[in-house]
Amino acid sequence: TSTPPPLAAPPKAPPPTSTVEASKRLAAWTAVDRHILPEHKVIGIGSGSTVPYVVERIVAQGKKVNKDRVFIPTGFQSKELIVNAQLLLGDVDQYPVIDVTIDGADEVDHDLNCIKGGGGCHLREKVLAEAADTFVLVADYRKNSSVLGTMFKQGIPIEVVPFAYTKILQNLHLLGSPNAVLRMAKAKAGPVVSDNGNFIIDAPFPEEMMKDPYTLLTRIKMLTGVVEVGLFCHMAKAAYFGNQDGSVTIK
Ligand code: ABF
Repeated sequence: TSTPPPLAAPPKAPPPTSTVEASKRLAAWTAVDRHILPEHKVIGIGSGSTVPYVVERIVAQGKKVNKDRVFIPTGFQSKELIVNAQLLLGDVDQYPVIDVTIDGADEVDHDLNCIKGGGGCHLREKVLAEAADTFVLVADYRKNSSVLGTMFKQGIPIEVVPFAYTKILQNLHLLGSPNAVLRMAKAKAGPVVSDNGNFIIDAPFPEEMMKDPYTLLTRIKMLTGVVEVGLFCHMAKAAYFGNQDGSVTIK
């Protein structure tokens, strides 16, 4: 029998090099300190550039508490984060009930509705958000908004079955998003393909429609071939935003 290769050393995140990075870390650390308690054993780890600071803070809670925990990833990136931090990797099939999921967001409004999916992972992110007793958002100050779409202007990310994308684009145009487009990979090498083998459409809607995100979510979700919409309504219990002056805004 061969010996398995040694696990990589836990990551040491480089010190934040900008105010934005420092804000992300501040939000992440504050959320972990408040929501990831010793009694929490099943933890969902989201995606994006703020989440590494979440994992960094969880690792800092120590091996003693973490050895009895399992961590469920929302995609390839968070799976790598969990494995590299030498935390125990689990699956939502094994753990359909999660104590706390912490994830990033593209924009969050005053009612804790948010846009997610700038990274194309929002289907799995929504599954882990829904499975969690407590779902918490972490972000820097640029994501703190009153009306969704005023800061994150590329539109609502919508994961769609490849076979149906042209028809869905047409229907989104009719629904009020004439500039909805298929998300393309860098250098226009082809469409972006999600972890689930689907395409992503980015659909900007007028402010009036974005003021009622739940209605818009249900209308988009009704379109045949839509797998999941990057609008998360009534899901988050709290949102943490790191600010440039070193303070944290909690919604
Ligand atoms: C994920 O990462 C996504 O839903 C969202 O698109 C993105 C935001 O991440 P960050 O701003 O932390 O990079 O959470």
